Amino acid sequence: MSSTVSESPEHCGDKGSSPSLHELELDTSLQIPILDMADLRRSSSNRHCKLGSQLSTAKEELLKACKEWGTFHIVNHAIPMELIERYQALMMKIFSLPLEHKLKAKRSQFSVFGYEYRQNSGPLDIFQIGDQDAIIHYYARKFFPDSCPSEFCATIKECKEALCKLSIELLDIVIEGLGINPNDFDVYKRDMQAVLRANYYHQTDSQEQVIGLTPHMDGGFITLLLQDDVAGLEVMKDGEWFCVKPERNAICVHFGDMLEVFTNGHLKSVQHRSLAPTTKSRLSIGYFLIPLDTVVVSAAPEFVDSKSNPPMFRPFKWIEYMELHRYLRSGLKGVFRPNPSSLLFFKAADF
Ligand SMILES: O=C(O)CCC(=O)C(=O)O
Repeated sequence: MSSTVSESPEHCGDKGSSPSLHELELDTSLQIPILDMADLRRSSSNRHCKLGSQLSTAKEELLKACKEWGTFHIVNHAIPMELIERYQALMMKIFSLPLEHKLKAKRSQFSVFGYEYRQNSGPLDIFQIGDQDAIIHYYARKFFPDSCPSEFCATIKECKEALCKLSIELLDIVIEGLGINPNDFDVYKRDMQAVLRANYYHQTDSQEQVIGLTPHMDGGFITLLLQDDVAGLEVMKDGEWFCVKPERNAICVHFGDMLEVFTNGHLKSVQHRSLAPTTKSRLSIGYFLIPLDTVVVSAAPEFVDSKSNPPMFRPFKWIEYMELHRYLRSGLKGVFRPNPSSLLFFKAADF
């Protein structure tokens, strides 16, 4: 599978070979599926809905989207727009602080959390925070030492609770749809944590499309991505890049490497990247649901058969996966461009 700009046809801003925005709008097959969460919620509360009914169709569409794209938009998700806008405004308040101030919360080489300033294709501000209260309070004081940071803490907590609920609901529906015993997933559900990440891509004046975030797969079970109205996200399907056009009031959902391991490769994590914006700056916010560090992830029994379907990956702890990821990110930067999937290093055949 190709992973560099030059190797891959681009469907966003690649003049000549790619379809125009007008064509993209007409041809919905070039866009990721849009699913209605209200239908999905009804279908999961009505497990025995008749095949072919509207409810069973909602579930089937979800499984089809998971298999074919590994990503989709959901509408009617019930997360208030006001909350999303409040969270976006808070991230912009942080990114608008002077650089010396932001660097007081700098992410260290050994941490997942903190502020990062990158100057790749254009300036990029990144802030990652965990869902534990102590971490939220720590960064509230770092960014706003002189003012009461209660607004910071309240907004992050409200947002992470709403996004956690939605992520679990979606995972439950997928698990049920795949015929997996819910108890097999409960082990992971009990021991989850989350990372919230905000990316602020400054507008570049480049005449060409340049990469903002290099191609990668997300590590956890599921990611919810909130985009503003500026396009930039692209996903890989069948060896081609597709632009994920922002949809108002919709949340983009990706599945990550841990769901790929849990379903023994039945569902694949989606490769994606972002382009640096040229007309307007762009803010994206990701909510990543991941296991606790010591949780051992392995395939659900329903997807394993020692003869015809052996496990694709050896069982491993989340912390092992993260350490490998950190090593690839720091040590080998610029020297060796690893395949964007860290899962390759956990293939069962290699051990
Ligand atoms: O900016 C985007 O749309 C993608 C963000 C992303 O993939 C990430 O933060 O890992």
